[in-house]
Amino acid sequence: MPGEDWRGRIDAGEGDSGRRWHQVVQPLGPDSPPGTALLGFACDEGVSRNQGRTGASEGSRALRRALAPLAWHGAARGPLYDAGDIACADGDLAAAQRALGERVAALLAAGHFPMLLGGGHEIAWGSFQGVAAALDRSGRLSRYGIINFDAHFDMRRGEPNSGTPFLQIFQSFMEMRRPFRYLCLGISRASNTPALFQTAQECGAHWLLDEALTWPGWASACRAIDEFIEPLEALQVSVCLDAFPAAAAPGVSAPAGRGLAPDLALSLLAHVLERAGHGTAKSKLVLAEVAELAPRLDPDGRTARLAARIVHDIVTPRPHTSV
Ligand SMILES: [Mn+2]
Repeated sequence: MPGEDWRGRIDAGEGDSGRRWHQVVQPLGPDSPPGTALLGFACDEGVSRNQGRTGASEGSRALRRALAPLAWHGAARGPLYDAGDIACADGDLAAAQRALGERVAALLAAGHFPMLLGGGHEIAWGSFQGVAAALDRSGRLSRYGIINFDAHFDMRRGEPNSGTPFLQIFQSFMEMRRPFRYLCLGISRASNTPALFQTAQECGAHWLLDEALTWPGWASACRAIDEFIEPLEALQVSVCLDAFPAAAAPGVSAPAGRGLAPDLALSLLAHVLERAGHGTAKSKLVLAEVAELAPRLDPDGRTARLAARIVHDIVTPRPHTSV
């Protein structure tokens, strides 16, 4: 149990409403009532195979440390639990992804909302395996969609790594004879070759370029998101921290030269959550994940802070009274 990462100040005089994350998080037990379960994926193998800068295996612990002191405003989904980490042993990436999937399936079966802390973006192939196992019988997989904030499609061909998960998911949907629904927000033309754009197009992926995601483009981006979410019965949200500019998120394998402004991206994320009904009884949001935090490349912790704010915003959606 990574309990030592959950530390922070205690405002003893303010009672329950003065608490922070480290004071409310509990270890997940077999009989815990449904809630939000933080689950780490301590894995570098995908980034390493993708010839990237490693360090993501330490990401989940750094994220817990960054979350620990944040003010606690309550979760959209029940009590807050720490379900620990799934590690990648002996470079066996497929086994680690399978183990993550089994854990995710068990969390979903127990009624929890899995909030995953990466780990490289190969986390998405593990988390999807869990969702597929849990939703298979419900029919919701036929109306399943993934929204990915990312500079990259992560639909590369070849040996599975951190750059391939969404092509693996596409192939899985083809085998199931179900539609692949995938919307990428923040794709960089400078970081994806024409061949990668062609693969994405052939697979039926949708995307909005980083250069389209500006405040003047806000309304049309929201329309694209609304059209994507409307027919869905289930939604997975993936956030790759290299969607943000290097100045905001240096601690990733492949920092972006341009990237999405954090205020715009977090507003888009809030829009996605609201459209998915997150926090309501009929929420479409099945699982969320934040990937690619590499603390050793993040000397002043700013990437961890941004990642923690993203996790905070997902776990604690903003009140509907705000605009
Ligand atoms: Mn990615």
